[in-house]
Amino acid sequence: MPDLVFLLNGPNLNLLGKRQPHIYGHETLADVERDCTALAASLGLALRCHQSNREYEILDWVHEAREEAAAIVINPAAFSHTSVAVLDALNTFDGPVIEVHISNIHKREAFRHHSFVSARADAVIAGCGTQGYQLALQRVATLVKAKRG
Ligand code: CA2
Repeated sequence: MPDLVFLLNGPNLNLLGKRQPHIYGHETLADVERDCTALAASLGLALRCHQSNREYEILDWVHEAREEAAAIVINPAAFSHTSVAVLDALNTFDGPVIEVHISNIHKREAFRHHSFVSARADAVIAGCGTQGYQLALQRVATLVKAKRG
């Protein structure tokens, strides 16, 4: 059975490709999830994708991942900058966590420079556009294989 990876996206990322393409690009979330699912399969991983605008749903999926997933790739979006609850949930998860930001949050407004989630993330990818999700999956594959031995 392939190791399962959760790909979690936070608030407003359902609008990807539909607004602000100069910041977030032209790919839709459906494009990202389709491409990541194909890449995951080629890396010997299974992918489960979720997006929500509600913080509690992100928490519930992290809790679900505790039972079912080997790793989490997460773009917490604005919750990165506000949510101790998402950080606390991720701190209960044992496997690798990779945080992705499509834009380079350090080049943007000061309030985006701090992410609570980064205190837990094993790696943070920012500013690579939607390619960041694929880079994250490649890193996850390396980490999961290393753990399996
Ligand atoms: O760069 C990223 O991926 C962010 O996590 C995106 C968040 C933002 O709050 C973070 O600071 C950085 C915003 C997601 C909003 O997504 C949209 C996508 C397309 C159109 C409008 C919003």
